[in-house]
Amino acid sequence: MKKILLLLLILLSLDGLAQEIPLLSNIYGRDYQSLNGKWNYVVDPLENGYYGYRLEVLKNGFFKNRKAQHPGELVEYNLDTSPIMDIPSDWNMKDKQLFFYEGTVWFKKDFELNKKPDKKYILYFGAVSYDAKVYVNGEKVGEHVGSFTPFNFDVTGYVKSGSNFVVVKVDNKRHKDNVPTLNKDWWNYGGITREVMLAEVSGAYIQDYFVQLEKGSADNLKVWVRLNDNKVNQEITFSIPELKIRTTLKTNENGLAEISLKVKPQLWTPENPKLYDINIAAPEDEVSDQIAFRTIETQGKEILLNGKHIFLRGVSIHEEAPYSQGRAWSKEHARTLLTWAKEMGCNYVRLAHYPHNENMVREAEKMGLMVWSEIPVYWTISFENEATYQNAQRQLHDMIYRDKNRANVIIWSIANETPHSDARDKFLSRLATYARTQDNTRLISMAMEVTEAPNNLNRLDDNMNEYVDIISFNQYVGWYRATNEDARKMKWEVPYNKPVIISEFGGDALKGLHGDKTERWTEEYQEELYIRNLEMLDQIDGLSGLSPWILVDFLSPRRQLPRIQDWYNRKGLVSSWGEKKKAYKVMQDYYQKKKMQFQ
Ligand code: GCB
Repeated sequence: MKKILLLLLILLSLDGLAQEIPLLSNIYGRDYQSLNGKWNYVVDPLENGYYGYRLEVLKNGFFKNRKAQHPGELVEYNLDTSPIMDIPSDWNMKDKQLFFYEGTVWFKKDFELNKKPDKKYILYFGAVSYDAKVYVNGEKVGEHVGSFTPFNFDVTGYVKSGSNFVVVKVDNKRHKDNVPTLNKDWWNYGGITREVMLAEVSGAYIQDYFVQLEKGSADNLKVWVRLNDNKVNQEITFSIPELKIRTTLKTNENGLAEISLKVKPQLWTPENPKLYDINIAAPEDEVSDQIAFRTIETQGKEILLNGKHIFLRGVSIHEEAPYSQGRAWSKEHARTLLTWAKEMGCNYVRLAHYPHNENMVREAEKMGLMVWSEIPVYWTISFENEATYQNAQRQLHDMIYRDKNRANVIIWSIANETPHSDARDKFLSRLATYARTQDNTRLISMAMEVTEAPNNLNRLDDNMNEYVDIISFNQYVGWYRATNEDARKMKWEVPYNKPVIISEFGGDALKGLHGDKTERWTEEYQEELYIRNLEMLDQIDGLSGLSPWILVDFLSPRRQLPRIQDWYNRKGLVSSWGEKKKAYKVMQDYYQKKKMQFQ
């Protein structure tokens, strides 16, 4: 018995060594070795590399990366000779056999390291979809669930000078209680879909920091810096050279140093997206970033940016690679997508339906685009399940944690089109309240819906109205209900004294398919839908912004109509190959008018 207890203790403490640690903020500002590139992969539908034939978890699974030591030895896999995939990517588009695949794939990457005794090594994943188990040199360092948020492990005790390898077991099987749940209108991409880095940091490193204007103030700058090791009385130097700010602060007993500063910065606006270089120096570490300053608030039915009434000229975007298929992840992808939005006249984008990669948010900030950022609490999530809530809250936490220093992010969205019930109201109000504890400087919203209109009266009725700052809803007049012609008769009633955003409207068109404006799937039908919807929506009291669905066509297994959809949701204003549809011009003209109106 004693022996077993001892063994358990040893196992527990080994596991404890390799816990996930708080995220290293601003990974791009750190010293790191990129582990992007060629990884070997093994498709494992029965999880044969993880479970034995009695379904017991194997002690020596594929993560051991074993090789037969002599010709007589039985080893039924070989990671070195397995096929190769470029990472980051989704496997669905990289291997024809994996187009619809939902299950486990093993990935392995070899890397060299010159390990320094006074340094720590942090293995960072931008995102892995959906379930990741991570091993370094054959030992488990941790696991993570959720496809769209970053995570990292301290692997100092696992790496060595010379050759090392990392193995990741990735599983994208859908489950009812996950976030998102079984049913959704986008592709269930699997894989290591964002960048992988091995960061080298000092023993006492800058883990996290916050540099943003205080809520409601255009000249009070809140700064806090957190070191990883809770060391007290550490001197931190904070500077913004262009504003001639250089100040020192000291960490308290929790390793946290805070200060409020008076500043007179040029405020960030879409027309002048001014960013300032900042620098944070601790005794053993230093990090630089680019930071913008702005205020965002609501007043009655208006949204105010830097105190000025604005209109959000937006568009919804999925994280789909332009000019190709699959997940977007790079700066180039972000630039291309956001340029299409800018050319349409946008000053704002809704990044649906999950946190997009960090490049997307950073590039948007440089290009003068405000951002709505969302978690995948979508449709029929298990609202009754506490574990589902915890999962959603964790994703919300990680989204806010990663992007809290991006001034262009103005809205955190907690859900999309969720069916009403008491359990749902409880779940979502808890999330909204939690979001405010993590960040009180931004606005909270969610995509509600209006699904019917007796006597053509569309009335929004949602108990969550109290918990959000902006009332947003999706509506599909001309596509899922009523006709384009009917739009003229529709009346709208939003009985809350808050700004209104139409978070979605739209309809499908196959690029290049032409016909009468009453003929579905043609560019003319979509064009007419946009003309009638804009006329209709413009009448809504308090209308403060739009994000039509959607900038670019995207893959979805719900879209099966041959020769038209072929697995694509065709509601894009632009095709996947960058061709603009007729409705794009309708939006462009409308935004041109709005721009003049709000100058
Ligand atoms: C919606 C959803 C979005 C879908 C869209 C559609 O309301 O929010 O995810 O893709 O409708 O095209 O049906």
